[in-house]
Amino acid sequence: MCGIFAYCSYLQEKDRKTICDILVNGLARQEYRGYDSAGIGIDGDKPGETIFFKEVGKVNGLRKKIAESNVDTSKTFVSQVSIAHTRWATHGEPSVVNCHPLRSDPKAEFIVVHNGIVTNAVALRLLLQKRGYHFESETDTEAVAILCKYIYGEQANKRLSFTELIKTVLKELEGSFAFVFKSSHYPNEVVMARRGSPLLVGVKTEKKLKVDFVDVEFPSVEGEKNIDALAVPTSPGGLLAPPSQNNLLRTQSRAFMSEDGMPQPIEFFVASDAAAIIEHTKRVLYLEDDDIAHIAEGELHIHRLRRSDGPPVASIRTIETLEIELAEIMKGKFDHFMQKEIYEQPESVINTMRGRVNFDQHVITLGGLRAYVNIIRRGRRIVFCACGTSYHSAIATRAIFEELTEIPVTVELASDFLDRRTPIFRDDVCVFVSQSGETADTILAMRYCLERGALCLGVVNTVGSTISRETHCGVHINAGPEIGVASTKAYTSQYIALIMMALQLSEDRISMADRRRQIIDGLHALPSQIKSVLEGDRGLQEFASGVLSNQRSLLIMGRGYQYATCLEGALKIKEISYMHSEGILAGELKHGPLALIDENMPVIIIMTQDSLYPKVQSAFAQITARKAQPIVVCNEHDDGIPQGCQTIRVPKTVDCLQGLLNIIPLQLLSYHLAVKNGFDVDFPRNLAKSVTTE
Ligand code: UD2
Ligand code: GLU
Ligand code: MG
Repeated sequence: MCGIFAYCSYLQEKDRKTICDILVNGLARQEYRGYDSAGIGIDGDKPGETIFFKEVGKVNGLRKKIAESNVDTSKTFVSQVSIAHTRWATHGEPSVVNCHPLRSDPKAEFIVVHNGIVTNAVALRLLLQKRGYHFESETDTEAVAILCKYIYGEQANKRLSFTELIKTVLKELEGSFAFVFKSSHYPNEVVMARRGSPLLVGVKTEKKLKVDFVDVEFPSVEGEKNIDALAVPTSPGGLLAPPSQNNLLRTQSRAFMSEDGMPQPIEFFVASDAAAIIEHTKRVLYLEDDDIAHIAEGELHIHRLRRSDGPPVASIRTIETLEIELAEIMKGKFDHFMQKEIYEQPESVINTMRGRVNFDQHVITLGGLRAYVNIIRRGRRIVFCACGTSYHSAIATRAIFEELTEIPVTVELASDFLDRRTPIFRDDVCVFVSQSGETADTILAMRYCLERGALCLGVVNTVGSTISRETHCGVHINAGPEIGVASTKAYTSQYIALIMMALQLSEDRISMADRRRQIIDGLHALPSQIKSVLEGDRGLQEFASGVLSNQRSLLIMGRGYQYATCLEGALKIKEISYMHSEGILAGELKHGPLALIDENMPVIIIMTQDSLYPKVQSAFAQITARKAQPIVVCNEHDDGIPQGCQTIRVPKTVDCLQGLLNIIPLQLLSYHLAVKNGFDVDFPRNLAKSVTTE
């Protein structure tokens, strides 16, 4: 999920100090993406040797560690390959051993940096351990490094090229990734691959390149068959056949041939992000999913894992010229991190579900809870404890927990929970929800419950955080680093993590099978539905600059599943646009809030179609009777909404998931309100990202 950087220089003398500086600066440029540790792997003094530097914490710490080491920084290399990484832990805590680059063995025959998650890493690890391989880290990535060595050994007689070897490795991997590989068996070569995680290559030469594209080299049909015949052998000796070497559509790219046929000095910079490349060169090439790029002898080749049977794949990759400034690149096409994170939600929700939801068999497996499911089921109640947005994710999923598990559920604000010194017992199950895992009130509540012998679960985004470490078990939501102070993608991911938890806990209840199936199908459709909600952004911008501009207050009402949406939407608006906003349970209208309603009071009412729809209709009637002109959040194709009403339309999904779609327009609206007023969206006044004091 974080930063990859690699540097290859060919026929250009560079000293080790320069190389290290280039690597560390490449990482520093990507720091804004968020990370917890950093590392580099560079050529050693003897051929085939690799030197590693790894450090937990900031890139500056790594820089210091390198400066203080006693390696010979003046040693020069005519050609070299080095790789670097900033890690956002998903598998194994942030620690020096878990830092990338990871190696296949102490001699580091293969080393790799990885962004993303390999979901079948456990199976690979078991298989490789059975074959005598030793693991030193807890990461999913290490299995990939060791798999390289294993396949290399098995295929020694075939003399695989580095690309062929990596193709064979990639065929065995599930999940999402960007990788860069380096090997002592293939000196001065590097192979990189992507599936679902960005990767680009910058090219720097003295002379102009012959053409400004790179041909894609497709495998032959025959080669394809050979690769597909692999599968990590489950039977002993089931050897891995290499892809055929010939019959490529095009065997050599035209880009790197020099006019006179002489090899030319060249540098390549590989990164997850153009921000790390632009200071070296503006000439870049973006890899596409399933591309495998190979750099050797001053040339870059792009191969495909498979001959495409899906939509046709372009047969070239263009070398583009970046015209944008550094600051623009860092946020991509976005102006703020919050906006970027709102737009990341189609992917972040997939990352939360990755490897955990089997959509065909309708089964959920949260690895972190597996061993505790029975204890949780025997608990006499479930107590959720959190602050702010995390609290809202618990409110949002409370009803489905109760429905699926039939265990009583309470949801507590951590500060109030502590103030009351709430009675907690050994047969309670307490769930602590926090993006950072460092929220002070939530930590204190957790320790309070631990002392009283309750089973404590965490639902956190940050691996290795206090809550993740001190709870008995839990779920990492894997939403990737969240930088904007106002939480957006962490909310939707927490929400999904909690839904998955409820589903897993109710697995033993046959009577709920249909309901579970319906929800899991709903989860499947969610990413594309989120995309379609995001397409309505324009309309929300118009609300922000139109009817809602210059308002002092905004009420957001709804009930049932949507109460949480109201609270969270109002919180977003307060947090970043500094406008008074309140989430109101529509069932409570008559008990007070109705007094606020007149023709001047801006109201948003959430009226998506579920079993409470008639009741929300009556709330709608009550407020319109008092001349309110509410904006209605409703489903597409709902023609029951009175003519002339302003609407925000969202796709329909299962009742308990609808809040995931409904919150997105409110996130966008709060964003536009803040931008319109010129407020600093990413760093709202008086607030901090992670509240580590009471
Ligand atoms: C875990 C491991 C991963 C791999 C995989 C195999 C981590 C971070 N993940 O991913 O290395 O072995 O299983 O399937 O190492 N936990 C808490 N409190 C929290 C959150 C998590 O105690 O607040 C525990 C949880 O019970 C589990 C571990 O941390 O033991 C990892 O949780 P996860 O959600 O990352 O689990 P999973 O299966 O996705
Ligand atoms: N899953 C890998 C790990 O935990 C890579 C994480 C990342 O994307 O930084 O080590
Ligand atoms: Mg917060």
